[in-house]
Formats: sequence, C-alpha cells, structure tokens
Amino acid sequence: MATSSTKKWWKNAVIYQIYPRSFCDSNGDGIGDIGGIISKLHYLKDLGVDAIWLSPVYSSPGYDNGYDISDYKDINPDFGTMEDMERLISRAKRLGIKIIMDLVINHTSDHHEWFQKALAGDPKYRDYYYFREGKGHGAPNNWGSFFGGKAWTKTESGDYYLHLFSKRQPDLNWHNPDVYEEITDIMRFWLDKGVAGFRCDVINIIYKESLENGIKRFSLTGREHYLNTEGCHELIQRFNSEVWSKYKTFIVGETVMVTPDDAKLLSDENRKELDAVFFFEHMDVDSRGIKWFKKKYRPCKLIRILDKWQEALEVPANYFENHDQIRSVNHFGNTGKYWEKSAKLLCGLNLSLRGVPFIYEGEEIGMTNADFRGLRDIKDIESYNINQAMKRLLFVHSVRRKLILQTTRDNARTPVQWDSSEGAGFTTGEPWIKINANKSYINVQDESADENSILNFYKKMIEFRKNSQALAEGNYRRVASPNDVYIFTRESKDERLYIYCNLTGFTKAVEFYGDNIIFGNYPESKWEKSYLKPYEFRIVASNI
Ligand code: ISL
Ligand code: CA
Repeated sequence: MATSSTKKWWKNAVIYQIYPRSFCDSNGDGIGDIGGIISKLHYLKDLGVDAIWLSPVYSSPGYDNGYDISDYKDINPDFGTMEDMERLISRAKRLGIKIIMDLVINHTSDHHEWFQKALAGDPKYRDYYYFREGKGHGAPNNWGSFFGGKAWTKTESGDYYLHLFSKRQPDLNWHNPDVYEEITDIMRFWLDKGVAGFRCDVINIIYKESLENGIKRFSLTGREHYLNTEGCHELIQRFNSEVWSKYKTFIVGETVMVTPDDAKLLSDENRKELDAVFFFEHMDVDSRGIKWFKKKYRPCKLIRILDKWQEALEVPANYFENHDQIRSVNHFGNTGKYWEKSAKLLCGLNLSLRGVPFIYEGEEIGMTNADFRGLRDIKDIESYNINQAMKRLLFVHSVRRKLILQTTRDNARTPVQWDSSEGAGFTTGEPWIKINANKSYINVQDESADENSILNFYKKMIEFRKNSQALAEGNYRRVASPNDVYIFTRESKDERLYIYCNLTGFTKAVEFYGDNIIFGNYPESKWEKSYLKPYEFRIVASNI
C-alpha cells in the first residue's frame, strides 16, 4: 500500500479536457486560444478539477485541428506563443492545476520539416517515415485508413507513403532509433517546462510489425500488423523507464480497439507502461461495427460494458465525452424533457466509477450535439473524407447528410457556451464553427446562478467524490442491473456506498440497499425507497 506521501497524485484526480479551438477566444479572431484558457482557470478551479488535458496546441497547419503537428517545440500562432504557454503552466500551477499535454507521435503533419526533407529526397528523413514502392498498379499493401479510403498516398516521385489517418498525417517509422531520440527529446522538453504528463494519441498502434497485406475486413484492413504489437509494448516501457519515471508524470494512453486483456497489459502497474488507458467499447455500444452506422442504444448493454471494464482494470480512464465523440446527453441520455436529469445522472455515474474521471469541456453544463444546418457547416477532415468515401459508394446526399450529421466529431467541437450573447461569450468575432442556438439556456453564466443547475451538480459531485474515501479509492462490486438500472457498491475500509443509476426515462422499481440517501439528482426522493424516477441517480450510505 502506498502511503500518502508516495501516493501518486493522479490517483484521486478529476481531469478536464480542453479542446483549445473551441474553449475560449481572447482576441476576437473566432478561434479559442491559450489566453482564453488562462482567463478561465478560476472557473476550472472553482469546478474542482485537478488537471487539464490540453488537446494539441503545437504548431500545425490544422488539417486535423492540431493532431497534425508540424513543430513539437512551438505553439500554433492561432493559440498564442510559447510565452503564453509558459504563463498557462505557471498560472495553473499556482492554482494547483496540472497540465497534461496531448502527444501525437504515431504521425506528424506533412508540413513537418522532417517530412518536407524526406519528400525532397533526404535519405535520413525518408527513413523517419514509411516510403515504399507501389505493387503492380497500386499501393504497397491493402491497408485502410481510419478516416476512410486507403492508408497510402502516392508522391510526385511515384512512390507511396503510409498514413493510418489522413494523407496530411504521415506515419512515423518507430523502427528507426533516430525517431525514438527525437520524440523522447520532445517529451523531456515539455516535462522540463513543467507539464505533468501526456495523453498519448493512438499510442497502441505506433509500432508496425510488418507492412504485409492484411486480412480483408470491412474496416481497417491491416490492423493485425500494428495493433498492440510486442514492439509497441517495448517502446512504451522504454519511454517509461528512460523518461516518464524521472518526472512525477501521469500518462494516459488513447488505445484504440483495445480489449480488457490488451488494456491490462498496457496499464498493469508492474509492467511499467501506461498509468491508465482510454477504452472505446462503451462509445460503440450503439454502432454496427463502423461508427457511422448506428443501432438503437440499449442501457443494459452499456451497463454490461462498464461493469466488465470496472472489473478488468484497477484504474480505468472513465469518460462519456471527448472531442471525437458525440455529446453524452445525445448518446446515453435525453435532450428533451430529461435533459437536465440525464446530464446529472451521467455526471454522477462518471464520478462514481472506479478510476480517473475525465470531463470534456461543456459536458459540465450539459451541452448537446451541434445544430448544423447541413454538411456545409461541418469542418472536420474525418467527416470530409467519409463523405467522399460514401460518394464513391454512391450513397445519395440525404443519406450521407443524415449519417454524418448524427455522428460527426464536430458535434463536440462547437464553442463552449459561456453566456447567451451572440458569440456565447466564446468570441466577439466570427466563430470558426457554428455556435449552438441553445446557448440561450445552456450556458455557464445562467447555470452558475442557478443552484440546481447541471453545473452546480458537477461541482457538488466533484466535491463529494473528493471527500469520499470509498469513491476515491474503494473497491467496486456490481450488485444488480435489473431493467436498465445499474447498481454497484464502492467500498473502502470504513465506508460503503451503494450507487443507483436509472439509465432510462421511466420510473423503475428496485430493491433498496443501504440506509440513507446522501446524494442524488432528485433531492426530494429521500423517502421513495423502492422506486427510481427517470434518470435518477442516487448514492446511498450503508453501515459496514
Ligand atoms: O474518431 C474516432 C472514433 O470516433 C476515432 O477513430 C479516432 O480517429 C481515433 O480514436 C484516434 O483519435 C485520435 O487520433 C486522431 C485524431 O484525429 C483524433 O482527434 C484523436 O483523438 C489522429 O491523430
Ligand atoms: Ca483567438
């Protein structure tokens, strides 16, 4: 058992994700920036967050909003300067808030100096990437890209380069020791500046074992050659022993397509790889293999998935939203009559599960999916590429429109609604992406003033979690899940809590355990012991 002095700082942390482009604009150019983040640090402090995961702010041409980095040691001028970044780190530190940077090392931008030199024929830099001759009339292999289409693009000189994402994001060759030196140097650069760790983008696919053809699949042909490879585990272990362990870091991996077994290997404390991982199974609860094709969401399935991951991992990274997913009230809750209740329920659930909870900007006020008028309002490169792919497959416009609008990542990328003014308090200029008209009633200003708002529920729930040993470090046990109701306990040495989550819009009869309702989104239900109201969340204390 770790004593309080050796205990890792992040074990009981609540982490808030900022997507800088959409958070707060300080200079009226319509793009969120570092100055905007600094201006909201007190807001975050007041909310109770311990750390910020900052989506990329590095230099970038912005084809994938910063997930295409052209200089890892500089800041995108849209977001500010290196001085602004240093100011953010030190101001946050003064408030006791840590900064976790996003680290995108599967690929760089095609504008990165390394790739430019490679294209110009410099052999040193060609070996930083995967350049290969085509086979017959086509690409070197049959791999598919995450964003639809092929994973190879032909260069002017006739050969091809590999990109698992867009053609603007060439994959780095992790077989090359120079790449290792460059990237670990970049990690040290930021850790020396005082950042507290990294969220490692698609970290479990960086090491390609071979470039052979993959088994033909409906999506992501080729993945067996790069998913969770032995070489990837070895690389992460080296990052850990040679760099991360020298600082008090928190490293969370974005690990795509992981199973609980893969995740255990990647985040087992004894293996010294990652501290925690993001899994995706619950995000895909309503998808038919490919996220663009949806099926009906069933709460009992969500419960089964969450329970499985709670059992499998000691410290899962828990989340219901991020910049790649639709808003959680649309996904798992209700945007009509039960908007407020369901947003509070999701808050309660996220913050009661075992692990490290992540809150995504705007989630704390119950922001909803975008109200785009059509495909023309969408900016995301993934949506653009999928639209092209669907066109090639002869999908008609109305179908493409429907499928893309309901799932586009831009649903989570509309500006944070700070107030009900025209620019939503986000900008005084023309926003880079459409602001949701529901800013009129979903906004920080109004919710701050309302004691019963979603925002204040978040504050209370974070505070509750902070003061509860059972929630912070207790064990987890599922009690039952009758009729789409999730009931589990969190228990520490001298505290046992029963957590009740009604994940439906109907009243549900439940068996009642414990003695005393101590927290919930229906404060008046104290006496209704055997029923849960629609989307009711309650915490019940019990004597041990
Ligand atoms: O968006 C997705 C599912 O909804 C994923 O396929 C996503 O592309 C995948 O999780 C990887 O995401 C990360 O890397 C991408 C970047 O576009 C995402 O924003 C980032 O979170 C490439 O760097
Ligand atoms: Ca700006």
